[in-house]
Amino acid sequence: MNGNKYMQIALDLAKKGNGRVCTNPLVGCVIVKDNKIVGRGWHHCFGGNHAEVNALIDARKNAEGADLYVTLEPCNSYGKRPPCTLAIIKAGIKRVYYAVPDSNVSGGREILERNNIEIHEGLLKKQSRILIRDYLKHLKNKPKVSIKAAMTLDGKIATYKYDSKWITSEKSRNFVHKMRACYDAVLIGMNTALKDNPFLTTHSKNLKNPVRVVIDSKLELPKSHHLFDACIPTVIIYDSSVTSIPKYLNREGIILSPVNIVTAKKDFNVIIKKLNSLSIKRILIEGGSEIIASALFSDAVDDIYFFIAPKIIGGRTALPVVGGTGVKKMSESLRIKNMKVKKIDSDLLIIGQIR
Ligand code: AOF
Ligand code: ZN
Repeated sequence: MNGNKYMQIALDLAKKGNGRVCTNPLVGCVIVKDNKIVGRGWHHCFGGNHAEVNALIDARKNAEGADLYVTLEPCNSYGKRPPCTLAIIKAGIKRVYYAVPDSNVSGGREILERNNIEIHEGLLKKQSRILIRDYLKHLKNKPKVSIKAAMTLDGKIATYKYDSKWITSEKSRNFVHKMRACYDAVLIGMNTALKDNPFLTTHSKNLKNPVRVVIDSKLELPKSHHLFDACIPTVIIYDSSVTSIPKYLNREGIILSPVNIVTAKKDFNVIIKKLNSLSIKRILIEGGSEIIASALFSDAVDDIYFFIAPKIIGGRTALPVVGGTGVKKMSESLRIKNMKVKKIDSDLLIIGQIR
């Protein structure tokens, strides 16, 4: 059916806005007349024209009597931009096909129908929902949580002597630095902070650095640690029972966030909620084993980025990528959906979704 084909083109156009539209949705649109595409548009950047308007501009007079395919229900209210419904009605569009209804702007469908425009909802709905997962989470006011981990082919993140530099190739590590720019915060646990002493930055002047978050329940990280270098803010999650705060932590750029660590260990969502209260909406967890296990088995994670290097190191005490106790039975395993594989140098990057 041609409808799917046109919606797929709209979906591909939407992806062009990737990394520039947050916290707005990625949206793409095509206008079709007599089986020919006469207009293409997408949402280029936050605050910019909506996809529908860009497609209508591209189609000009050809929009009259045409069909419009858009990945999200057209908006019907004044925000940063005027309502797309007005532009669609004015241009004389005959039918509107949209993939996903938009709970943010009720009434788009109704106003179009009242103006005798035929509406079809749901073409490639699943794919379009995946495309705007960050936006849908944003509407629900829940942060998006991803895990990044670098491991050997036998699933280890360090040797039995805790050596981990380096597991993956330089190219994979550069990929991770860039990934960080798409998150508001990068989070690690105390062991990783101590063993690796990482900067957790994007290593680039042109990319935005996320806030750094470390779970240091007893406030034991030394003053000289890279996370206290003051160039980017660092949030320290620590146990609310700790009363004496080291002097060097009482300064600008350090955000002290107490939580009940016992509860947080059982349910990682305690930490996610705490970060949400600091307006942190996109979190990249970078280890180690226990934090990864806790986040995964608390059902707090949306997607994973597992980098696998072609190396085997063995060792029953060498750290596995996912620690914790693990599940008892195979039937209790976490299921990863929509798995994709990318090759970076000699490493594999496995991307998958959990929710
Ligand atoms: C977009 N791009 O292509 C479409 C959107 O503040 P505004 O005026 O930009 O409105 C943002 C809302 O408009 C957004 O949350 C969504 O409900 C709707 N549609 N938004 O940024 C688009 N079609
Ligand atoms: Zn709009």
